[in-house]
Amino acid sequence: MNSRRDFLRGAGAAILSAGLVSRVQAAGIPEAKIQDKPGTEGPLVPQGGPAYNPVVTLNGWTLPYRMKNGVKEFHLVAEPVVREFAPGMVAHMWGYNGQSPGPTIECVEGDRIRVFVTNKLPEHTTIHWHGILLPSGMDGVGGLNQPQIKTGQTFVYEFTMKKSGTFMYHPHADEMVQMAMGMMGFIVVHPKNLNSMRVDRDYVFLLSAYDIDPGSYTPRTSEMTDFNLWTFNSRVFPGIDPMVARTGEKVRVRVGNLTMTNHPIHLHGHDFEVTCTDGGWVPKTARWPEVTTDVAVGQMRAVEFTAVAGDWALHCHKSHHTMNAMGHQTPNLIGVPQKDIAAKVRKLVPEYMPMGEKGMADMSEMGEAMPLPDNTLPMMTGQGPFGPVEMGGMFTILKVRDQQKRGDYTDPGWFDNPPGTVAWLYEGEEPNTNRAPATPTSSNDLKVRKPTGHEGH
Ligand SMILES: [Cu+2]
Repeated sequence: MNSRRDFLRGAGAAILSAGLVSRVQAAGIPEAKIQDKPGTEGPLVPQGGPAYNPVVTLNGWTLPYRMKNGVKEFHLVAEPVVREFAPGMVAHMWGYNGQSPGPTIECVEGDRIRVFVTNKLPEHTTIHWHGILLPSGMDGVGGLNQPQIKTGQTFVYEFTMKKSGTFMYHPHADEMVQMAMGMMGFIVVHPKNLNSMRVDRDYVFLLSAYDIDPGSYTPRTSEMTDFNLWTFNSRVFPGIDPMVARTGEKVRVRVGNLTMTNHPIHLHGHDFEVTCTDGGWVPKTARWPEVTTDVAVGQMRAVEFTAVAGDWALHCHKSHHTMNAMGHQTPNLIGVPQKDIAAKVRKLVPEYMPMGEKGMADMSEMGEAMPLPDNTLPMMTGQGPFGPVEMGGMFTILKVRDQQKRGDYTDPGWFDNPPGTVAWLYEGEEPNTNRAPATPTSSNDLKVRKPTGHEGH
C-alpha cells in the first residue's frame, strides 16, 4: 500500500513538474497528504498565513495546508488504515489520511479555514468539530446539521476560528462504530499574538481505547466497557515515543479523551497546572498545582510545567490502563503454591504455565519465553536501563536533559544519574524490624463469602 501511495505521489509530482494541472488541482481540491509511518513527526513550520509556534503530535503528525485567497485549505480523507500499535502488532482501523488518529489540524485565531472531507469508507460519515464555536450547519451531526457524506462524496466545511485553544474532531455518523474504529483527531488554534501562552515545547495526543482479541486485527466495535488496548494516539508502550525537553524549558502537554472512560494522567518529578480545557484558557488566578489530572470522556486538558532533568514516567494512573491485552477473569493466585497443580494440568494441557503465584511481575520477562498468538503484544514489556519496565498501554517517558538542544526532538537515550542519586541496595546488617504476624489468629479470621444472585449488577 505504501509503495502504491509513493508511486501516486511521485506520479503527481511528475505531472506538476511537467507544467500540467492534475485532476485534483483542476477540481479545486488541495492534495490530500498521506502519512505512512506511526512515529512522531517534528513540528510543521507554518507555510503561509500568520506565524505561530507549532505543536508536536506524539506518534502523529500535522496536516499541511495551502492558502487560497486568504483561506486555509485542508483535505481530510476518511478511509480504512493499518495502524501499528507497537512493533509486533498492527490493527485494521478506520482513520484519516493513512493513520489513526488523523493528522492534527493547526491554525491561528481569526483564520478562516476550509476543510474538504472525502469519504473513502464503506459507509457514510461526517465530521464534528468538538469545542469549536461555529455556525450550526457546520457542526457535523449527521441528519441534524447536514446530510451524511456518502461513500465517494466530498463535503466542504468552512468557518472562522473565533478563539484559540485545543479541540478535537470526530464523526457524528454511526459514531459508536466509527470512533471505536479509530476515527478522531486534534485541532490546535494558536493565539494571534505569538507571545501569548507561549511555551518552548507543546505536545499533543489523544487517549483512545480498543478491544482487539489476541490473534485478531480489527477492533470489536460493540464493546462498551471491557477494552484491552489503552493507547496514547493509538500506540501502546513500548511503542509510544518519549517526550523530550531541555532542562528549564516550559512544556505544555495537551491530552484529549475520546475513550469510554476517564483517565487520570499522572506525571512524575514535576508539578503542573491545567492551563487550558476544551472551553478555553484557564485564567491564572483559577489554576492550582497538580501532579495528576483526570481527563474525563469528551474532555481535553492542557498541563504546563517547567522541565526537570531526568527520566520521568507519564501515564494513566488506572493500573489496568498501563497493561496490554490481558484477560480480566484471572483468579488471584498470590500465595497459592501451584507446583503440584501445574504438573497435573500439564498432563491435560502440555503448554500450561502457572502464573501469579508471587504476583504478576514475572509477566514482563515472560514476553520472550511464552508463545503468543499472532499479532498480539506481551501484557507488559519495554526494557529500561535497570531492567524490564513493567508497563504497556498508556505509558511513556518524559526525558529532560541539560544538553538537549532547543527544538531537538530526538531521543537522548537513558538519563545519566548524578552520583549518589539512585536508590541503592543495602548490604549491611539486617535491621531488626517489627512486622505483622504472617497468619491471622483464629479469632480475627475473616469469613467472607461472595454474594450470589446479583452478578448482573
Ligand atoms: Cu486510563
